[in-house]
Amino acid sequence: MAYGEFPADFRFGAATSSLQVEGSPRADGAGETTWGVLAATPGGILDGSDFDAACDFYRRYPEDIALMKDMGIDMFRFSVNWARIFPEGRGQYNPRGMDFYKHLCGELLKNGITPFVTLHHWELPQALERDFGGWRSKETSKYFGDFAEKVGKELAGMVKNYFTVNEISNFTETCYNTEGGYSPPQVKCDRKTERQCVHNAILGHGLAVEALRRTSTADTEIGLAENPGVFIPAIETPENIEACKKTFRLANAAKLTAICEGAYPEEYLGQLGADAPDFTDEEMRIISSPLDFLGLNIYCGQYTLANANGSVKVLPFPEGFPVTQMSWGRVTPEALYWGLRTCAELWHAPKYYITENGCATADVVRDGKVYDTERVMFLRAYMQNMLRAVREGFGPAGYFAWSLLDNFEWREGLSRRFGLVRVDYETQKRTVKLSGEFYREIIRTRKLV
Ligand code: GBH
Repeated sequence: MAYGEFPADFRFGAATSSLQVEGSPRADGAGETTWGVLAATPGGILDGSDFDAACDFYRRYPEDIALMKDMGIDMFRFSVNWARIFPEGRGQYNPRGMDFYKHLCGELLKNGITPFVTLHHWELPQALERDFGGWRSKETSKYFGDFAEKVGKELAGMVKNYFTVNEISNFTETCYNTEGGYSPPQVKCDRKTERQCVHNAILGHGLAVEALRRTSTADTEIGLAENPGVFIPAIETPENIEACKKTFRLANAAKLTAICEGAYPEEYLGQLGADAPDFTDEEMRIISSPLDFLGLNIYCGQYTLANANGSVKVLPFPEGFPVTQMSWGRVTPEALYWGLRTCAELWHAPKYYITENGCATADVVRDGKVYDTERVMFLRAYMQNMLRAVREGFGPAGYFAWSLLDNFEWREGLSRRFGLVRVDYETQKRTVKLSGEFYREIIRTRKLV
């Protein structure tokens, strides 16, 4: 493979999530979500916005699909809002909510774009929080499996690629923790409960994998989208590389390591002592159901050096280190290479996707154009690292840019823009940014130089 070239079968996609783009969160019989409750609480969303309209994707999806087609994008990752399908999280099914996703998939397929469905991208039905304490309870894991089964049945024939959950941390330990969570339902709880939430989430993932296997055809591929903490050896010596690998496995012990290895590492359980979650062997078997791929959301990593005992010393980011508009959004392109390489060396999954990568920028419109050169620089640097992984034999099958559109950035509301395409929230007008043109050219030439 020549330097800078993508393999012939490499695929280019764009990602979104339900609540972040759709708008109309309660349309057609949809139920309330934990995020809806937070958005209705003063101070809940930091810029005072909400997601009632977002990008109005619920009504404008044909236009956005046409845009993707024009850019050459051939995979689209979106999520299903659980509360549209089961307004109470379980029980009464709402076919009108499902119709939206059926029409969406139909339109994608008509345009030659492959749908990649995420089942849970953080918007938990409020009824499950109210009745069972959300992810604090294994009832939620079980109902998530039922939800997966229903979606699998209804979308059979149209969807061949599923991610069960997106970024486990962000709907578990970010929501239920000893400080009082940052994200809804913002529950303050003890450490054992916090660890239990993570366990219940990976159990939900496993139950969803089993449900999808039962309901879909043999050629359906299933995985999850995780954002593992990535460690980058600041200097690539064998010692530094080995220490990163060891640290990565432990840092992700409760999620990817448990899912890929079928057990929690002894060190993890030992550190937790009495705060370790309750689990059974049967649950660990479900949790480690074989996957067809791992999806990695990669934004930033941490530079490290090995300590003498083989652990890593994390190097603090110096003042002035390049950062995008999120305070955590440090520009660390090597994270993409090391994320892929470390997972490949530890777990040998059959296939990988980069399920998210991108940055927030302070875009301005000049003469009807958005010259987001910092996003172009960011994408080019991260993709160069992805191509290094390709050349060394552990490249992913495809890449999803986060995001197709500027959208509702959770607690940051509408104040942060991640899109390749600008959204004017007053008029809902779309403008392809310079980065969108750049992505189009990469897809057209299959080259990044
Ligand atoms: C993803 O989350 C989400 O899947 C997506 O919905 C979201 O819009 C997108 O990324 C952009 O934010 O401060 O070093 O501890 C990313 C979630 C969670 C990633 C917090 C960074 C903090 C890193 N982020 N995390 S650090």
